[in-house]
Amino acid sequence: MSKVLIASFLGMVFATPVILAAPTSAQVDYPTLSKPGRKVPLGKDHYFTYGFTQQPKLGTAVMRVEVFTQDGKRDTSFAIQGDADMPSMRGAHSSGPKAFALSKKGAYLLPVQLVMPGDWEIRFTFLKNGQAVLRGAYLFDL
Ligand SMILES: [Cu+2]
Repeated sequence: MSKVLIASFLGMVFATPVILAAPTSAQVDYPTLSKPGRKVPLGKDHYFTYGFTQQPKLGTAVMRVEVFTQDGKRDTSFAIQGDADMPSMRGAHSSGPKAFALSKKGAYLLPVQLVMPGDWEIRFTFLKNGQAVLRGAYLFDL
């Protein structure tokens, strides 16, 4: 094999991961959030808490997120999306990204269909002015 051929072969080998690493939405990272009920920093000026309104069981559960400024004032200026799925059978029950709705009280609410026992994940995306500010995942067993 000539040096030119070897070089072009190596070039292909090393070029491939670069192509695969091109960002797609499926490859966006969702770091695991701290436990429900805890304050989670949201940018520099806010924090949020999250959790199911009741102990989840098979059927519909309601995820609630509440956003506050650092000095404790409720903030409803974010848009929040949630995507529920089972990591062990990715895509089988995926809700796709759904927008949380604001309650009169100013809490963000999202109904989630938990259709079978097992491992579940809810992926949260917090948006401000259309830009993702924070992504995170909540993993739990049903
Ligand atoms: Cu399943």
